[in-house]
Amino acid sequence: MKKEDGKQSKTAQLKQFTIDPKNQELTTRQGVKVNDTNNSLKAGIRGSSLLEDFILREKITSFDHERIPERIVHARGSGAHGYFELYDSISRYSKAGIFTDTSRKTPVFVRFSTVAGSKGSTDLARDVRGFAVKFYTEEGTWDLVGNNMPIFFIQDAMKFPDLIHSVKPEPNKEIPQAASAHDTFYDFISLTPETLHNQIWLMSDRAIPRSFRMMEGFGIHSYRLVNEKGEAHFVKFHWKPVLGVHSVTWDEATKISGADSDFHRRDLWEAIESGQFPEWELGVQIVPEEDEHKFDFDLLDATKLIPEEMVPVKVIGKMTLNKNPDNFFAETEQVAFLPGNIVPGIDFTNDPLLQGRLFSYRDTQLSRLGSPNFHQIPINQPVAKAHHNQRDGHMQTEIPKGQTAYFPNTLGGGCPHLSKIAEGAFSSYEEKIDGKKIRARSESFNDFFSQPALFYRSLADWEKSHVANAYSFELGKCNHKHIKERMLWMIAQIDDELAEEVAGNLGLSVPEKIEEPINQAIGADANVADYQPGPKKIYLDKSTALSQANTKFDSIATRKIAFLAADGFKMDDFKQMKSALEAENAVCMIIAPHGGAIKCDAGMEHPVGASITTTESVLFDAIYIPGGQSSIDALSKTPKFKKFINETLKHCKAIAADNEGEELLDETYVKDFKDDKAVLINAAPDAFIKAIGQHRNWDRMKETEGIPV
Ligand code: HDD
Repeated sequence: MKKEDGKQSKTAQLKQFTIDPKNQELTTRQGVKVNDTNNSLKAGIRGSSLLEDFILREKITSFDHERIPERIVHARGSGAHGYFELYDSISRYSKAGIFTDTSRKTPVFVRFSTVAGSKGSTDLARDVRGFAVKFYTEEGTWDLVGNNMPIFFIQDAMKFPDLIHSVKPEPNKEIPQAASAHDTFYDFISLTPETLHNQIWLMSDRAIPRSFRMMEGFGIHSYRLVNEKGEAHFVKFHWKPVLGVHSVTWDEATKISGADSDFHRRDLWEAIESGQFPEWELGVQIVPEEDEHKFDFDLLDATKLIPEEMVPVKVIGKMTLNKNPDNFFAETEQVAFLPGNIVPGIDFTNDPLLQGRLFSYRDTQLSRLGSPNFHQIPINQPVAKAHHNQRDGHMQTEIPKGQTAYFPNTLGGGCPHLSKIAEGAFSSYEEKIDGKKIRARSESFNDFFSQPALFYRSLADWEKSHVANAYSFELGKCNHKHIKERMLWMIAQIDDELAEEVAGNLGLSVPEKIEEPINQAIGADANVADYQPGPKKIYLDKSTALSQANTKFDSIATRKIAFLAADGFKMDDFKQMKSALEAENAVCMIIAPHGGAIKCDAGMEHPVGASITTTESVLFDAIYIPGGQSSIDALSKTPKFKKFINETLKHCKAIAADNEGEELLDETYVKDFKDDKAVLINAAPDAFIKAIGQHRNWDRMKETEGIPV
């Protein structure tokens, strides 16, 4: 049994601050017992309320100040606690304890998020997802603040406010919420070709995950690992979900937003509560310093990934999330991630996007959390002991002892004292710098089209078709023709046929050239010609890791299966399928014409998970219909069951039925898909399990497009 890392464990530390109202009296904030929290103090039973009422004033004041500013980006998010375990030491590359000590169980807190929407927006927006991990290590806190896509939109932090202003609701009308499908975003994107790579990932299925638990995470930037000898290697961090990478379709995403806009948050919460702990393996791509310039792109350019075919991902450990927060605000809302939080053995690079982030996150916590003492909030406290001379400020909760708060000192015995590097003190990697101070962009950052094209080429046909649909939807929502045309030209740099298809859907043609300079993300004094995109290069035909067609399909754990049934359903069918699915840790739920309970043909009562009026097919991964004539007759009389089945078919999910269950399928479009490999009639449960594990049968995508649901 591994011990939890840290001088004290994070769980024990948080416990000191956790309060539980169970069996406790209601009091004021000062601890005075209260006997009435329903009526204010009044001058006479029907008279006005009195200012003297300290209980009323305290309650209302507290309420008035409950909200803090939401995050300027990534406002909508969900968090969980867990731990990280290292498989094998990589001391050759890094001296960080988390990368060398395999006996540790390092506590983590993770927050997943969307980027553009407000705190209350839908989980299913087409958007990048944040993937931020706080490692509470013995040597201090390390934050790996990444996304679910391996690249970013821009190359220099200087452009971040422009990018975000363009995607956020338009400032005159505050529309649209949590959506990139509008003019200002595409105005900016089409003038800033460096965005194109992340932009096409945004059009792909990665932007509409099935679950937080089924998406990858990436540190994005090249960081440095530094070993005991002070030698450095470039590193890119990858999180690989044990359940594979899976997404919903856009049609489902829009419907889920209506049916359950907390879909991802609920999914994460329920998986952890049910003991199905989400897991990711941590992988590293390591590049020796001397190989820095061996690539067709710049390692310091955050709009580029290193294809796994060029530098393989070495898996070094696993993260498990095993505990939901006790309080959303105290933990998930107040957690403060800072890319600048690193520990000895990990260091930054000169990536200009990363460099700007090192400033921005601390700065934003000051306005969000209100004080430089935000590290003292329990969720943000390191497990490593912290002693420093930083003092005072709003909400100081510690009581630093002694006469001195400066260094050097004699009056405090020279404490807190310095440590030697050999004793674990941080030392910045000594990088040789040779250059002049200059406000410009390196020419090596100038290739904007090679990697978006590599990504597109690597996709399966069904994924490509989703990209075309996404572009058509997003640009279809734009009002300005010149913006759409500039985008079409840009898409043509990725792939001509893709651009033609999107243009057809928009009722436009792909322009041969565009009049204005393409790359306007440069300064007024720059020579525009120097900053035009370089020619598209093909240094790799395809990269298998970029397509979700090559992910894992071996588990149905936590997949939700709707059992469509009514009174009189066949118990034998039901029992056989349910036990087979549950043995694989899938979640089965009866969907019936009404709530409460239904009876099987053996006369037993079974609780209904949801009545058909309160749920939708898009909240499930597959459906099963047990036999039983009276059950099927009842289902057949409720039209929404047919919509439920048709939608499931259209979304390419697995469908199984036994005995009379087939009759219900015959009343839907499924009757024409009986040869489909994920439509299973009177088949063994194993075949259904295999079909669910495949996530979707995309082979039926084209033929089912016309189904009118
Ligand atoms: Fe950022 C939050 C990820 C570039 C400025 N960012 C934030 C969060 C994630 C990322 C996951 C939410 C953390 C949480 O859950 O609390 N950001 C990224 C990634 C980037 C990136 C992967 C590029 C590789 N960000 C970036 C730049 C800047 C910022 C270039 C500014 C120059 N990001 C912020 C911020 C936020 C933030 C304004 C808002 C809330 C917060 O920091 O704590 O400072």
